[in-house]
Amino acid sequence: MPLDERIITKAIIDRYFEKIRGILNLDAAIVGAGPAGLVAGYCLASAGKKVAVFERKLSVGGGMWGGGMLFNEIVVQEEACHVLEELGVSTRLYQEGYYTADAVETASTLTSRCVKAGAPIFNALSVEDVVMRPEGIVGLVVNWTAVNMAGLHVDPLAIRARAVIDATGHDTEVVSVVQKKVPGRLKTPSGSLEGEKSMWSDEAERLTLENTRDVFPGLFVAGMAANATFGGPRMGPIFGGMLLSGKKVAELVFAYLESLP
Ligand code: 48H
Ligand code: FE2
Repeated sequence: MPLDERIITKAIIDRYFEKIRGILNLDAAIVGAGPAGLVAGYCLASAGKKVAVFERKLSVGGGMWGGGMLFNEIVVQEEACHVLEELGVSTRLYQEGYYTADAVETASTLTSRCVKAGAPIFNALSVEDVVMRPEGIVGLVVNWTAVNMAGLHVDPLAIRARAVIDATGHDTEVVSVVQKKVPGRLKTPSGSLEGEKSMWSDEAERLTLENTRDVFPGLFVAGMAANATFGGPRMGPIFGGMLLSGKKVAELVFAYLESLP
């Protein structure tokens, strides 16, 4: 059968618009497709919630691909291995308590499981603001990353979501926007973003999980963004905290959604 460029073009346009029309009213919008965001997307979609992930870059997976300093292996502590096993990532015991996984296998498998569970990922889309109402955050404001990179003055579009998860890693971009728009109102000790502290792997992994929580009405933080929001230290290329944080935020958001009228 001869191929027709017009049909190829129409197929892409039709399918993309079908996909994006389907996510204009979400239960949960996840910002950032790193390990925390991907696990959260997988868990919430598996639990039947309508969820989508928005990623600024063309590539998804966040800081996982390069392992530590471009040595593409990641370390995962024993307590978090079950998350990788559940998602089908192979782990290898290194020494008691410490496991390793191939960084490329981990990034690609988490991505695949997230999408196949029903959480589509919109890449090359940057979240630049939130939709705010007196009761809290009710959505995201998004634009093409290419528009931002080109420095074009083009207004964004908006997506409704009953809950938003900031999983933007070190940048903590959604929380930063909220802090700028409504200063001093975050549920942190100072009311503002506390900022990430220097490396202390053990404390950081513990605190990542503790700091995974709501930070403003309708807004939850996960992964590295949780640590930056509440002032936890960084941990280096150990990823168990990110995976467990993704799982925990999904549980918190699920319970929050169930509690809404
Ligand atoms: C859309 C955005 C925006 C935006 C950012 O950095 P990530 O991998 O984040 P986590 O928290 O899942 O994992 C952190 C981990 O990778 C890490 O850096 C560790 C463990 N560091 C320890 C240390 O000591 O350094 O992924 C975040 C994703 C990225 O892909 C960004 O491109 C994306 O979020 N993102 N997407 N709109 N405004 N901002
Ligand atoms: Fe990092």
